[in-house]
Amino acid sequence: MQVEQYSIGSHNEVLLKEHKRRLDYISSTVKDAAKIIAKLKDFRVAIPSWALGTGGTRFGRFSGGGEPRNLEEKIEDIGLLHKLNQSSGAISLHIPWDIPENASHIKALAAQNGLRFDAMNSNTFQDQPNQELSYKFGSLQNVNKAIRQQAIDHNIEVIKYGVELGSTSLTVWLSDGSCFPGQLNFREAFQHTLSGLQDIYKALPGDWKIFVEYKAFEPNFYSTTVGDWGQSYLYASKLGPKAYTLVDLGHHLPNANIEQIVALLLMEGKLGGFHFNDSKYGDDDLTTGSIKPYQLFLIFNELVEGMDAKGMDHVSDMGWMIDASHNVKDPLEDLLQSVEAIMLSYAQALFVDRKALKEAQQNNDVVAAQEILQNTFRTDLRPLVTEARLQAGGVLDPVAFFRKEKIREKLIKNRGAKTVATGL
Ligand code: PSV
Ligand code: MN
Repeated sequence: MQVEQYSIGSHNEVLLKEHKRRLDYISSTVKDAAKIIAKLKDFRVAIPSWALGTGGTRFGRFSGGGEPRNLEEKIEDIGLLHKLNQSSGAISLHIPWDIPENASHIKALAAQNGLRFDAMNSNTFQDQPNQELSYKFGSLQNVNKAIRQQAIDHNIEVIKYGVELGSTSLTVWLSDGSCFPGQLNFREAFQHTLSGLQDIYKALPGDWKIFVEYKAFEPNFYSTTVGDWGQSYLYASKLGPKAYTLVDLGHHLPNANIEQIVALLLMEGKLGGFHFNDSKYGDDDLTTGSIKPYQLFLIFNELVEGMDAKGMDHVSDMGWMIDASHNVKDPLEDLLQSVEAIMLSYAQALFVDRKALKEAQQNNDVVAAQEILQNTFRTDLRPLVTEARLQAGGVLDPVAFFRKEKIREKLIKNRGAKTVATGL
């Protein structure tokens, strides 16, 4: 769907005066506002190809219509998001949901939309039609060697698709585990999985990374073979320097201190990928920042501090991706909200007075430390995010623009009311 430059211009014109008023106010209190804006302009978060349709639950799926019917339309949808917010310039593909049949055409289309290919995702958590052997009892952990080999071959095939598209990383999320005590020999499951990951690792091109994603539970409910950051870290360390842990915000047991996990993984140089979402109970896949925005800020605070301590580039040294798709919102509006929340938390983390915080920590001044973090969190930095978007050529208010331009209605008109995108 094409968005005309003049409609962006007229939308911005209406809101510009009020935006400038807010920006002037915040710029007078935030020193380094210009530096924060410059960093925000560079930041990119990838959109997964499976988040563009209304997500289902095991109880049903209620499509809102106009969902992308193929990879080309998914790329167009992400291109549209990027056009509006100028911060979603990357797409992450899940294979086999989105096999690029004609890689050069797909690559060209992505480039036209200003997108690059982020991490490739393999899928050994579902059986596909025509698949020879079943993953019902796991993939890389399976007691059956032929099933393990099938999963290895699939991952190697995913790398091949990624190479054709110019991606440089593979995310492996395994649903492997067990539902009942006694079902699995934990040590053997780990060793099989490690050996499979080693074979996949060997197939990585020189400049590639592999991200090992962990998840506490679901679909297995008694044990998970990559169940927490410790297990993921163990695999990543044993695999070698191209292997990293991937943190997905929804993959922890309730109340886990994710910011501490992030800090320690960065310290070890082993945090490579990040999946954003939010949750109240588990892997709820809700809009990023919709439930626990303070936690999101605290996590970003550690990300920025930890990356800076290691001299890492905020944009290119981490695979940033949204991993959420739920069932009540328009998926495109939802993604715009998620990106906005991520940008805001990033801005807040950049605004933390590191020197003052360090001093408070050194003096065991707990109250001052809390004041610093909470004052930062409660400072309204939204005009900086908006300004970054404006300077980059985006729209002042993406959700309002989406609605005013009746983009969903147009998509339904073009694609139909009954389309269902591939994904969960
Ligand atoms: C699993 O819950 C996960 O977080 C993995 O990243 C998958 O690739 C994605 O969600 C989609 O199922
Ligand atoms: Mn994930």
